[in-house]
Amino acid sequence: MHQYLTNGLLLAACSASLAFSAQTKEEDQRPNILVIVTDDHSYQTLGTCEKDSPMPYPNFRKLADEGMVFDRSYCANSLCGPSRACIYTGRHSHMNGYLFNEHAAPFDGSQPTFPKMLQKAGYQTAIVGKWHLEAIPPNARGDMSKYESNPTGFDYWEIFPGQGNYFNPDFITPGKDGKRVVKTEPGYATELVTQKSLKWLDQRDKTKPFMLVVGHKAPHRCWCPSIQNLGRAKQYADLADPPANLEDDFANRPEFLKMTEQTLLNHFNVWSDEHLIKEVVPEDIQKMLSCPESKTLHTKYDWEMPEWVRMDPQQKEAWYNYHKARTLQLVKDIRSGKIKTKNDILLRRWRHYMEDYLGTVLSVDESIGEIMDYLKKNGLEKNTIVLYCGDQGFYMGEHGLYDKRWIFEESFRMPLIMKWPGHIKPGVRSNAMVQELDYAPTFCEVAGAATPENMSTFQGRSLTPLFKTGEHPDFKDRPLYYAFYENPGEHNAPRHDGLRTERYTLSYLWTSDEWMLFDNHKDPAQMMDVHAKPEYAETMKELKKLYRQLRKDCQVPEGFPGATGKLSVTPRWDCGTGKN
Ligand code: SGN
Ligand code: CA
Repeated sequence: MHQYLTNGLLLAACSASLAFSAQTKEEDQRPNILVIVTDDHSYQTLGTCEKDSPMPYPNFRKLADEGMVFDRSYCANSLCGPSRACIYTGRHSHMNGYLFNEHAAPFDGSQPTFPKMLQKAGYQTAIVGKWHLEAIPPNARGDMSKYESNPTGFDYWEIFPGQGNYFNPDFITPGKDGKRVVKTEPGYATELVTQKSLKWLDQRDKTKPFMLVVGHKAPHRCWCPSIQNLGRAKQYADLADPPANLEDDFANRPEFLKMTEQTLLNHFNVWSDEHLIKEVVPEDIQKMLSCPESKTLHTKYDWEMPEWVRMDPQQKEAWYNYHKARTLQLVKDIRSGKIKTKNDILLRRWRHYMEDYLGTVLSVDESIGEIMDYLKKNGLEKNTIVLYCGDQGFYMGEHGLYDKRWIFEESFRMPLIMKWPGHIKPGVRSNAMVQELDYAPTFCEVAGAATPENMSTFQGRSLTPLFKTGEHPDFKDRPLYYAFYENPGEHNAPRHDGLRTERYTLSYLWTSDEWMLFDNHKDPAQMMDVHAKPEYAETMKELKKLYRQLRKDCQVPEGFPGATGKLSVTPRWDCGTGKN
């Protein structure tokens, strides 16, 4: 990946003092809490917020300059719904009960969550956009609203059904008699979520502090930029270097990796994912381009990508014209011999993927800008703690992959920026080991809601000790537990769990009974599993011990996450504080 997408940059910093308002102060002194969550935003592309990046993300950059960027922030289960459940509850999947996206029971909204705790402590709470804690049966299509679980702990909610759509999306709001109202809104999802969030902020009860979750769909598959941002990221995608392991052959790692169905080469839908326009691709080239090993994905939507059917005629026309020209360029390059081999095709596909993905993030950048402007204009900037995160990591072609799920660094690590003027030291890059389970206790602490009862439910720990410098001994050698459950499932990633220490990633693949160990200092790209190498025998012994201990500390039930099949668990919150 080109350095502008990845490099760290230490920025100038000024000192700030920490002082948390507690119950002793007047209620309206407590900070507002603004959580902006994107869907599938990769840490690697967060690098675009840096000063030396040519990508036009001024608002990400400003947020990073004014706040703290966490370079080692990890999820607990690299899948949307489960990961969000971990964020809201501050507990691992086996404790909050939301293990999978598919086959799941609906999220049990009766359990403790940070929105509920803040609500109880006198905050006005709201969520707009992606919630995604439903139980969608596999292969469900059409109206997803009936599967959604209602958000609890929010005074106001307006959410997408399931994944939501980019174009003219549906929103669900609570109606009369417990019924839900589903309404299609004309426009582009990121902009609509922004407008609705600002509207709520404007109309909220201003006597109370607020907690607002702004949930964006972008940059989730199938990576559709807004019409005005079509092509705007092309020059940057063309400039970027692909990851060195784009052509990873999966050697020297567990056998199961070869069975995963998330490669750009073989499991990418050239019509609905790459947005090629079928009718302008001659048949011989169609054969050459298509993904031979894709079992389900390739036929799922054919060329009619799920967003196409939602577009209005003008949107369709603009979309079609842009992608027709892009497709014709590809055809021309193939005919002229510029693109010849399988790897040439892969590289062009990667550029299209980058262009579209980065293009959707442009709207998120605009959204951040608008929301920050609102805070400033309304005198809320100083007393609002802003947390920006994704919902897990994502592959930008590393290992030849897209999607997430695996414990590999790109999908395990997630973007995190926090800003709170006067409290969080600006311009700092924190190298502390943090996890999404930490957000909930952090919010409770800054809101004066850190009662023993609340804090004892969390498996994460408050990040406030990091606010001054980005460092604290408690976050240095802190092993983080990870578990992934969704197998069988789309993309065929195995059930596995494991841990991340400062240096190592250890994982046990339950589905295939294989261990995997990476020495991230020597092999940051994770190309060589060293668990069976004699020189790592001692390390392996120690890490296995740590793994068993961590499972115990995190109260992982015996046999979880299991190899395959149905698994359910009743939510529990008898955690004790912050063992993890
Ligand atoms: C959809 C996507 C998958 C993705 C899951 C989960 N397929 O099913 O590629 O892994 O969502 O994503 S799609 O063809 O329907 O877009 S998650 O972010 O919600 O966990
Ligand atoms: Ca996601």
